[in-house]
Amino acid sequence: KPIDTEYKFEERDVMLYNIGVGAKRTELKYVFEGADNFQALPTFGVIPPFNVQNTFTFDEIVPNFNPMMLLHGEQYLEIKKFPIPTSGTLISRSKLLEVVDKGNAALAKTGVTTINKATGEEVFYNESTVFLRGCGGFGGQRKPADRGASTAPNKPPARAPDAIVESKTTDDQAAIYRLSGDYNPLHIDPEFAKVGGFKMPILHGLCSFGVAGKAVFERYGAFKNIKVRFAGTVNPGQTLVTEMWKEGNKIVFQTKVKETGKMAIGGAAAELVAAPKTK
Ligand code: HDC
Repeated sequence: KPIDTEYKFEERDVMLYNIGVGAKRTELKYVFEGADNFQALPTFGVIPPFNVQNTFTFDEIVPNFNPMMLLHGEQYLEIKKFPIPTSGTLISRSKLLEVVDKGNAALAKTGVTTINKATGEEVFYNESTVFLRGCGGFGGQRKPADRGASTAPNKPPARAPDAIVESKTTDDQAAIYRLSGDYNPLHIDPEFAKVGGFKMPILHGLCSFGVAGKAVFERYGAFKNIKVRFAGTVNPGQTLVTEMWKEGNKIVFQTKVKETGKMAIGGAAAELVAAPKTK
């Protein structure tokens, strides 16, 4: 039975999130509560449900669970209602959707519904997949189920991107982003990161997701859903290059690390609320 988890927030939390995914001091609509069009970036929708209480523990669903070996694999977010509130109390409920056996690794997918406590209206729906290294080989299903937009492969078209946005993260990006609720030591503690197999603490997947989502939002406007696969790790301080293709009402995108040329986000797309003004 789902467990209700409450998330109470105020404008300060929205500003902290916006800055955590790269908003600048000059972007008043994201960083100044007194701005006329003060707003949460659409990807803020992953924050209220982040610390939702699950109905299971990882030890119950996979063998050899080790938190140091957990990576964020995929994220899908639906924004059910605009404008996104900038304060209030929301309630999230989580459900285990599936556990997939990849041989070496396991995937665990949860679906979380977030409602506004005051009105009962649904505000966000999230699906999160975690990639659990060393937890496979238990004889489970090998392929994730088809869940429409949440699992679409979103292969970019062969033509050159319609838009490219470069976003430099700062060395302190993960230290700021974590204050929005993901306190996983993997992103701040060098010792923990080392045991997890990394030279230094890595950036939160959902931070890169926010940076890429901001690029899509600013070029094409509000989206009703967005899906990403975390294809490679990002270090704080690296530059994220988001390439976008407009395919009707859908923006297919991918994000690479400029310094290495490696993919950070793939299989990604956002479906727009309204037809875009420009290509
Ligand atoms: O792709 C590799 C990788 O390193 N990706 C980047 C991961 C990352 O940096 N994530 C973000 C940082 S971690 C984080 O933010 C944690 C956070 O604090 C807590 C998260 C909580 C979230 C929940 C609440 C909101 C890696 C390691 C993931 C996979 O690489 P390989 O082992 O080389 O795998 P590969 O050979 O490419 O593929 C094997 C099979 O797995 C599938 N797969 C690959 N990447 C996947 C994935 N499935 C889901 N998500 C991914 N990211 C492949 O399709 C393949 O399957 P098949 O054999 O059937 O084709």
